[in-house]
Amino acid sequence: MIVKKLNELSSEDLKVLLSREIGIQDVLQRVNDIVMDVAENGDEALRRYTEQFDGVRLESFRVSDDEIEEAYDAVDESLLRSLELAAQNIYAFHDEERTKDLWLYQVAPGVVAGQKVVPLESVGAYVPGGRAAYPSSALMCVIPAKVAGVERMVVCTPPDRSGRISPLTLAAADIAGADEIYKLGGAQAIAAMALGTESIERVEKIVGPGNIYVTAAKMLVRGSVEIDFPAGPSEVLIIADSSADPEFVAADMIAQAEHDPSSIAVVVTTSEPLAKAIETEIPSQIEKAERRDIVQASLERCAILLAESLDDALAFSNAFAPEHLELMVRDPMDALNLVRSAGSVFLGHYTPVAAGDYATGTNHVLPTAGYARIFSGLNIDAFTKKISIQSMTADGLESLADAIIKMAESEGLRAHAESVRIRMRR
Ligand code: HSO
Ligand code: ZN
Repeated sequence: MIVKKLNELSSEDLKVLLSREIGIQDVLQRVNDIVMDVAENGDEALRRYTEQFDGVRLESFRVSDDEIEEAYDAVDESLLRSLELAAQNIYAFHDEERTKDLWLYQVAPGVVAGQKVVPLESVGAYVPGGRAAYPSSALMCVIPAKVAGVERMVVCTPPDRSGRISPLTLAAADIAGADEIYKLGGAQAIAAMALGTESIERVEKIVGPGNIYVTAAKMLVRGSVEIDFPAGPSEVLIIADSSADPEFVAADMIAQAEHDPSSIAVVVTTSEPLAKAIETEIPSQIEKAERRDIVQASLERCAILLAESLDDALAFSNAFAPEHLELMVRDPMDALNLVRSAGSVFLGHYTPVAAGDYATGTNHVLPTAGYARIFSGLNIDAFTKKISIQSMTADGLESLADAIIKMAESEGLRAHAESVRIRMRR
């Protein structure tokens, strides 16, 4: 773990902290072979890769209604209620985000312009399996799509060796409103959704988190379909002043670290005593952590940085552009004013990242690795497109005719100009 003053970070430290690379280059060639194979051989290739990577030979990939029924029976009642509560909050949050389906305004007398918002018809969500099998991610990908009006929502998630999907993931996907669920993982799932095979009709867009193979595949099929954004290991940056509780800070770092050995947790604090207290608190909490090995590996590359001021801390945070930003400071709203780049922000001492991961209703599919500089987290805009509209009367056209004709002629496009003149002559 790096424990340093912010202004004494070496350029090497800064490089490690700021340029978090996802590393898809190393797997691009292999993933490209898989994508090409699925393009050429369809279901047959999917069967081969599922056997190779998931250890099971599947005849059919589609999850049946009976399997969904069985999944509900296998999940504890109170856990189902928790999923439903989370689903309700996620639905409400994204519904709140919706804008008008159609708006028009008057540009000038006789000239009206506006937009019509249209949902994409079909979208695929990738829900990881294995160590990173998160039923909550099924809720996060499918619910906003349904709020936006996507008609066909496809979910792909890898099967286990017995050819089954975790009942919890199945129940979550169904509660969220998934229309088709397939037992299919990795790059082959992305290829299948993007290109279509005998048993899976292609989709228009693919969203959702995944490992580097999934991310590389999404980058490769981009163009055939739209994708959300590349995602790497999950990360948190915590800005804390002397009002913060070291136990809370350490707990949030460890929560982040338990995701993956390459997860990142960074604290930037203005209080030296707090920095020391966090440093002593971490080892005792690691002791109690169930996923101790993952936590330890991940915390090795983490950092506690001492800043001269909150302004400095926020400037560093904006350069870091964290997936999750916690503001454990006296006046979090004040600090929020200075936030320019972050996936999702958690204000105050009682708002851990875990709350947003599951239940506040905000989306947890967020840009990592500094992509928060240019991308927003998953939201309903990802599932819609906007069509612009204009309407003019003869007088309205006349009021713009001169400008249109002059500009068209200056671009050497006389027919453009003529399409206006012909109307003006009437
Ligand atoms: N923190 C993860 C999401 C997650 N956490 C799912 C728990 N389950 C990425 O935002
Ligand atoms: Zn999490």
